[in-house]
Amino acid sequence: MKNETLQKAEAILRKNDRGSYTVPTHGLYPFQWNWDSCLSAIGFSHIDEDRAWVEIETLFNHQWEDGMVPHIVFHQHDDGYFPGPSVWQTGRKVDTSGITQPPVAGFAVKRIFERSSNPENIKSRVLELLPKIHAWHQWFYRCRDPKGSGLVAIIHPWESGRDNSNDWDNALARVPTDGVGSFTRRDTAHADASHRPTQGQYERYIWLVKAFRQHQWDNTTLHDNSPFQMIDPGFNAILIRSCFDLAELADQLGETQMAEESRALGAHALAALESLWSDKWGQYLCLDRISNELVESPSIGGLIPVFTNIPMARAQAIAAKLDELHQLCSYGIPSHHPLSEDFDSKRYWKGPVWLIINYLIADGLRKYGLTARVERITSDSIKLIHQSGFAEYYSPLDGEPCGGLDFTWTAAMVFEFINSFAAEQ
Ligand code: 2M8
Repeated sequence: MKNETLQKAEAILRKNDRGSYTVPTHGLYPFQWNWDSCLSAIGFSHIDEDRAWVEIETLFNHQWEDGMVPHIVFHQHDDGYFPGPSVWQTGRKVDTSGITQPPVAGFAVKRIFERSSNPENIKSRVLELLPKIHAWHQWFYRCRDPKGSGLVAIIHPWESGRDNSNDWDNALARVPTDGVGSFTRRDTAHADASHRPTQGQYERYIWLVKAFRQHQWDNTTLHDNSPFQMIDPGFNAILIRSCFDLAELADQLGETQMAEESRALGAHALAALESLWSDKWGQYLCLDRISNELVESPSIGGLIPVFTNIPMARAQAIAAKLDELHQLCSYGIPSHHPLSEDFDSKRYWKGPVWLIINYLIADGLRKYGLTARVERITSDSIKLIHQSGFAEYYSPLDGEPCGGLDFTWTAAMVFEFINSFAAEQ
């Protein structure tokens, strides 16, 4: 008999399942989102392996010819979300957005394959996916790191997945708003406006979309023409981990050339990541590629690198930072340092706890044998679910559920926390 929490988690995955893809939550996000799907597939792998593969296959069926995998696939018409396809105008057969999101697919595919009940049967599906994921990774290093520094830049805050993080505030202030025109946001009709990004931020998000549209979504020119070019350590760490995971899988399945190429991409990037470390803050920081300055903003983006193969001393420093954060909150991990002036416990990515981030960080700590922190993150995550349900995100101060409810990737992570992490303790 399955534990009651897992039964509820499964019911949410099923409720948000649209057949070949899942929506993050009914209403607020009615389409397929890139990293939501890959992380949700990990959840599905606990209850329905085939469905897990379908989720990722559907996403990659909408990969662009240049290798990019879009952040949203608009499978069906829905006026409940803004900006929809008429704003993006990417000219695809099935509408998609024109930007991307954190590349967790390489990591997710490895994790799901490892737990496969019949790996022999799945091999051919994995072999179909690997070159597509590899092409996406190569696209990043070609189009988002044109000078070959080893670190890729995001060109829109939405690409980071941490939409309104304080990390972007100064750089985003340089993005103009003239000519953006009037528009009606739909997010604030579904969720509390005080938990969402501000109007000023939305104007800049839309300005960037319209500017990229004028460049016909040509990724050979977008990076250099974007007034927003941000190197996010968390985003880069996810890409590096996915390159290394893909390399291992490729080796295992006899794709040695792909394995070598992927490992080389990861190694070059890992060495470059070190340049984002700050002794002053005891964590990694973002680098604004336009001003060429490190961004003095203590956000969770600087702790996510523990997810990849950073040096042990860095992992230990991150563990110490997590201890500090845990002392300041009832529930970890806050997405921004609670003593920072711009911390906001309920406003989206400016402070709240996100279970997917807890998972990525706990998974990283586990590699280093930093188990006490894994246990703390796991128990906080499970407590939040019991106390506040499967919300999009939570206040780290009192656990208040915020944003959308019955959230797919939150439910997916609960399977990992209960079946994998808690079961190991
Ligand atoms: C949020 O982002 C979307 C834009 O992509 C939005 O606010 O409209 C972020 O939390 C992002 O990380 C997430 O993938 C998406 C869907 O859950 O929602």
